[in-house]
Amino acid sequence: MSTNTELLQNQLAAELSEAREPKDIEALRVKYLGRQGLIAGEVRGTDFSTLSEEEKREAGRRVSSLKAFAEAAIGEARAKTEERAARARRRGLVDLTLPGTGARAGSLHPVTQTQMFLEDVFQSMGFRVETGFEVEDEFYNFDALNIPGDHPARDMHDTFWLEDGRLLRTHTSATQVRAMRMYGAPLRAVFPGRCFRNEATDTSHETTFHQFEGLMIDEDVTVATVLAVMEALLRQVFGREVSVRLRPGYFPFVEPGFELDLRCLICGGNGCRVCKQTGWVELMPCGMVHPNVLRAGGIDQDRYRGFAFGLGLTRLTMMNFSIPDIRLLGSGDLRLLDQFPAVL
Ligand code: FA5
Repeated sequence: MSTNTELLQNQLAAELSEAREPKDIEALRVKYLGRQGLIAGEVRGTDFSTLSEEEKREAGRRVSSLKAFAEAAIGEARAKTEERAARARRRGLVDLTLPGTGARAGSLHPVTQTQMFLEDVFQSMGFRVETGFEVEDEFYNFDALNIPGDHPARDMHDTFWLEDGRLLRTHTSATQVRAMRMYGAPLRAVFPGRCFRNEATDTSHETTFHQFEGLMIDEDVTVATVLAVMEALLRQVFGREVSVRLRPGYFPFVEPGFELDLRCLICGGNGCRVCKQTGWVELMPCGMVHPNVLRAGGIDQDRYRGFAFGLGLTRLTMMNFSIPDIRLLGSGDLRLLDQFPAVL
């Protein structure tokens, strides 16, 4: 037995010096220390009845010491391979012998898909696409839109103000006057992008959400033009007839102003948490551009008139993909996002 334990110890040391991978070390652990392993076999193969008391104690000591050696040596070898792998990771090296982790194909976010689709629809109708600025001047977000500092309508937008006096735009309407000043009239443009409001979140409100603004300025634009464009748009988005309703709406930068509501596609109009049990989702305010806004944009009001709409792009995406909570869209949860692979 004494010779055997020494042999096993030397054999284990030799085999460990060859082992490079964690799986090789684990195999050695099972081979030597496992229940059916060599050390247990050494004990099983000894006929203790033939040994004196002193020899039994000596045999026990040798097996314990072999076991202790094996545990320590295997632990040390494992630590060394882990250290080697960590060093390689720090140096940016990849261990090519390790099994691969597989590659995930990414996909476009549902809001991005909806935005790209709308951009295509409007570009085909001759609209240019402008993204504007997420960090905006107070002037373009409010004053130029007929919302001076003391106007109560400012309370409708809980604003994130920056230390330098600028703000995170509360709506894509902030790009209207910038575009008018840059391109003049006639003008057809859409402004997709993120907006920010410092308000409480619920199933249909987020602090960061997307809008899709449209602006058309021409000589013969009327309320009928607004309605025709809206109908064409929604038919294309949903690929079927959907129910909408138009009601008067107040926005300082349009006159007259309307609210366009969509019959809730989550519950079919029966009432749910998304539509707050009303059966309707507020989707798209719109109206004829107010003369003060045209003036701020340097547009000749005797010759031109304009209409504008501010589509809730995130809410439209919810309706289109039947997503019952707006917060899911910003969660980054791949279990949701994987369900909407982009169709490009
Ligand atoms: C506006 O932001 C106006 N600028 C829209 C407009 C443009 C009116 C042009 C007239 C002419 P409102 O605050 O209602 O309006 O927002 C427009 C749409 O954005 C809403 O109908 C809704 O769909 C979406 N929206 C507003 N706040 C949130 C929010 N916190 N989370 C998600 N969507 C929102």
